[in-house]
Amino acid sequence: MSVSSGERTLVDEEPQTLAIAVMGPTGTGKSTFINLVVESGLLVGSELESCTDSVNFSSPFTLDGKHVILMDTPGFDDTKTTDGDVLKMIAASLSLCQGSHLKLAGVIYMHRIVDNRMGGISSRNFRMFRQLCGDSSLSKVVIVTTMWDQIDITVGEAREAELRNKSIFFEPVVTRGAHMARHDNTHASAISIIRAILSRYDEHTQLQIQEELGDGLDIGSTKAGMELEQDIRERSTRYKADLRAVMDEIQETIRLRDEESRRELAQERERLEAMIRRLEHDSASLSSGYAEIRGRLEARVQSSTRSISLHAVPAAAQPVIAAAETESNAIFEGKIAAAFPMLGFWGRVAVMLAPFSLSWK
Ligand SMILES: Nc1nc2c(ncn2[C@@H]2O[C@H](COP(=O)(O)OP(=O)(O)O)[C@@H](O)[C@H]2O)c(=O)[nH]1
Ligand SMILES: [Mg+2]
Repeated sequence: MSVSSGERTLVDEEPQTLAIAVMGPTGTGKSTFINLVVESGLLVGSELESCTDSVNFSSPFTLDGKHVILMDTPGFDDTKTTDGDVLKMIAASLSLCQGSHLKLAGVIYMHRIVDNRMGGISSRNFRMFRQLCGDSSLSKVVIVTTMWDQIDITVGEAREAELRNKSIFFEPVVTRGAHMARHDNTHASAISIIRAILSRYDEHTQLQIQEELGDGLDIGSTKAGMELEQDIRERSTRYKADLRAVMDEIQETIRLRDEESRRELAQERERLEAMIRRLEHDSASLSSGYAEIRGRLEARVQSSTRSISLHAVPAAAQPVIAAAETESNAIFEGKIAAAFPMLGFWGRVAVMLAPFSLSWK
């Protein structure tokens, strides 16, 4: 739709911007990778500290004549944001990448080659990833291994072969078309991974969650939503069993008049009770929160598209898409609304900057 309101608009002429989503557990190097491709000021964590508690878009850039943005996502392991909110943010952002101006080109899933086993957090992240993607678009997925400088190359190669060939690791997606690539923490390797995804671009690419949401499914009824529900149930059951054991131990310390141990156990009880409350809240709010965000987003998309003109330069071009759980829906909505004109605008920014934009042709 071309809209003019006295000022010349470029809605129809805007080139398509291709989005690549970068997913995986916290600490696998997602933000570092994106900053290597195009300096976007994304915060980088130290060890397991999470710096990405919301979905962020990189600055737009041009590669091989294509306008591209990278989408940095939080892992399903964030200390500040519940997994439900992470799912809603990722789902809402992916649902933005289905228009004629912004399209999802592919997905990168990051894994640290130094990890010699798929721990609880890694496997939860990968299970969620699988349910977000489904099977039909796996040829647009690249499993990227990072931290090669931290491992002996022979050990790394053996581990990579295991990751590729074992059904408990990435074999189920590799056999269905997903690619694997090494990233050696250089700009060149990051670019070659992006370039490979762009070369396979297909406008019909749709992840399972995009399809499901497009069909009107409630987020709790999507495969990813159901996977998360099951995961929440299992974790809740485990924590409740732990809580019962702690309560028994507390009774024992009371009987033995061991005040110090009782105090320590009381703290553990509080910790477990808080985690159970958080999981219950996450489960209860999974569907309702998304519907609200999505509904408001749609309205914003329409009004944002209408009001954008050549002169509508966004005041602050910092990448912000979605907010952390601690923020109210109103703030979340505000951030989405503030960010969305930029999405429409990015294509235009790319056009205006084209002669000067980064190009690795
Ligand atoms: N040695 C090494 N460190 C890396 C590499 N990639 C990222 N890091 C470091 O790993 C930590 C986590 O990276 P970050 O990009 O924040 O991970 P994210 O949570 O997935 O976004 C940071 O301290 C990075 O500097 C890599 O390839 N090699
Ligand atoms: Mg990060």
